[in-house]
Amino acid sequence: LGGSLPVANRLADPVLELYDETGSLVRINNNWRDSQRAEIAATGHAPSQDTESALLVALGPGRYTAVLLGVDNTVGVGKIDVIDVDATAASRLDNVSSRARVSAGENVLLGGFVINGPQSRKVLIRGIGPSLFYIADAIYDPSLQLRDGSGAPLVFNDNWRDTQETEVIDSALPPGEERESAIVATLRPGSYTAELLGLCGAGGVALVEVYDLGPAGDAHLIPPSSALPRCFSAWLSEHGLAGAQAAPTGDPDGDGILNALEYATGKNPNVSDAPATQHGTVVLNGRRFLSLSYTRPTGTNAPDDVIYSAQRATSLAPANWSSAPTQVTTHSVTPGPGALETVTVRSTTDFGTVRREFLRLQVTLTAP
Ligand SMILES: [Ca+2]
Ligand SMILES: [Ca+2]
Ligand SMILES: [Ca+2]
Repeated sequence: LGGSLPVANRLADPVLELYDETGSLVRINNNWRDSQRAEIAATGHAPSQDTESALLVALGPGRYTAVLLGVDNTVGVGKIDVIDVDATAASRLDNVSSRARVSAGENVLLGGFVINGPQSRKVLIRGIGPSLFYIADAIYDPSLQLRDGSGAPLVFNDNWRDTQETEVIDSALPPGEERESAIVATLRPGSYTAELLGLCGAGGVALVEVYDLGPAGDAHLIPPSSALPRCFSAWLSEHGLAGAQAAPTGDPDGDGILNALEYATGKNPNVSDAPATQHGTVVLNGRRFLSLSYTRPTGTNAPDDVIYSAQRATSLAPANWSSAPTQVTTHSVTPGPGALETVTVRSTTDFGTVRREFLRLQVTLTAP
C-alpha cells in the first residue's frame, strides 16, 4: 500500500515482489488490477487505489520475503499487509519480520498484526538494530511501542532486559544485543501495531519481528513499560535553549563546557561550571596511576543517548588517543533527585614510567 495511507510522505506507486527462501522471485505485481483482479476483489482485501499492489498466492511451509519498492525507485512511506485468507487451511503465519530505514516522525517502522479469534495468543515482538552488524547504518538503539487497534499505547520497551528478562529468555528468542527490544504479551483477538523507534529520534535500518508463541485461552497480559528515555532534546528544552544555543557544540554560558558535555556530566548549560573532568592519581596495591574523574546523572536522569568513552594518549602531536588502556575503578553515587555518580578511570601504566601521558573523556550523542 502507498497512495491510500493517511500520511503526507506516502509512496505514490508501489510495486510488490515476493521471493522464496532461495531468493528466487515467486511473483511481482505493480498495480493489483493487472492480474487476479476478480480473485483479489473476492477476498474483500483489495487495495483501495488502482496504483497499489496485491498478490494472491498459495504458499507451502517455508520462509518468504516480500519487498515493497516504488516505481522508478521513487521513495516514500509504504505498508505491506500479509493476510491469511484461507481459514480452513492447516497453514499458519508464524513469524513476520519487517526491515526498513527508520527516522523520526512518520518514518517509524510499523509491524501490524491481527489476532484472529476465538482464543488469545501469546506473542513475542522484537525490535532489532545493533545485531544487524552486516548493515553499515543499522539503528543504534531501537525501542518498541505496542498499540492496540485504536492506536492507544499498551506498552513501551526500550531494552529487552528492562522488565521481562525471564519471559524473553524463556521464549528462546532473546535479541542478540542489550540495546535491542522485546515484548512478550498475551493478546485478545484484534488488531495491533508494533512501532519501532530509534531512541531519542535517531534513525537507521531496523527490523521489527512478530512471533506467534501459541494459543492462550482468554488471557490478556500486558507487561510493564520501560522507563521513558532521557534525551538531549528534552534537556535543551528544560534549560530554555533553542536555535544556535541548542547545538551540541554550543556554549551559551561561556564556561568552555560544550552543551553535549554539560548534559552528559549533569551540569547547567546556563551557569558557569567548574571543569567537567578532574585529573589526579590513584594508588592501587602500592602502585600509582594517572586518573581522571567525571560526574554523570543516574537513575531516571541518566542520559540514554550518550556514549561515554575514556581515552588515553602518550602524545598529542601527533595524537594517539586510544580507549583501551583505561578502566573504571570507582563509582560513588550521591542519592536524591538530580543524583550524580562519580566515575573514575585510570591508566594501567605506572605513573611516571612514560614521559607524557594524557587522559580525556569523549562524549558522543547517538541521536540528532
Ligand atoms: Ca533500546
Ligand atoms: Ca557551557
Ligand atoms: Ca555550565
